[in-house]
Amino acid sequence: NTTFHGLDAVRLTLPDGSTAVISAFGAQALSWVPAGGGERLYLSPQANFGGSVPIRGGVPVIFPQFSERGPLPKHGFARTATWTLEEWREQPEAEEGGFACAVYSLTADDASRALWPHDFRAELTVALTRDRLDIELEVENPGSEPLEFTGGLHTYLRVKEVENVTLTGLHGSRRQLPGSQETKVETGPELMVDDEVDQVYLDVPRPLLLKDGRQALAIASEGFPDVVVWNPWEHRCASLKDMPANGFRHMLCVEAVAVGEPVVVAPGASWWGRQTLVTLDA
Ligand code: TA6
Repeated sequence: NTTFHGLDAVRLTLPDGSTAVISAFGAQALSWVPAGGGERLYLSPQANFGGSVPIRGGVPVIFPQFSERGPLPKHGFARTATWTLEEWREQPEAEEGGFACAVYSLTADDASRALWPHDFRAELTVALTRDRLDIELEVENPGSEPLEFTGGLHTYLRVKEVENVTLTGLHGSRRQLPGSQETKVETGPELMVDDEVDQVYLDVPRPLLLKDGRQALAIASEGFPDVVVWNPWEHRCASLKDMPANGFRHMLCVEAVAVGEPVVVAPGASWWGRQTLVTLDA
């Protein structure tokens, strides 16, 4: 129903002022403003909207391979595919201030089979209510062999100043050590960011809580057992040409993922994972 930096997009709007923008390229949520609040997703002011490289920010959909843990391009191909808009609707009269959603699909084609020789149908649903954004990824296996993948929702949260933020809820979860299968139990009561962080936490009970001054966000998830926390900090950020030098100060990726064990979908079956963000502002 609109374009965003030249890309086909849907803008969902509710009478309470909450909005979300999703682009067909990547089925990527690029903006979320809950009722009465400011922008909650980080979108780099230097993001590339050319439609061939991943967009830096919002909620990239990682499928069917997380990061470089396999032979596919980093983070798979879903984030650089143009998805089909199946449906979008706004129901301002729905209970509790209204409901709006957009549904996109991605199906195996010659380009995906050349990289990954499997049939699949993925559906990505973004649903907006007053103070809440739900993003759900469903994957169907129409083939006759089990379908295995890793992936997730690489959520870039906007923060005022990352050094003042705390993330609670990881205590007691196993943290995977970089480049190995070894894990270490997280003992810190809360995570604070004052350096580069790129961590995988396995089997994390939800919700997590992100506190950012007077703003707070509950981060819930079903179906994605693991969590990745990423901030590139100064050095890595300087090497990312689609991010400004101080961009790392205004973002924190808290990602709902399935990476510790791949998801296995039986022939004819489907799987889904969902992430729910809810504002709890003071
Ligand atoms: O999810 C964390 C991560 O895998 C990091 O290692 C970091 O590289 C980040 O994703 C961004 O990857 P990208 O390919 O979008 O630059």
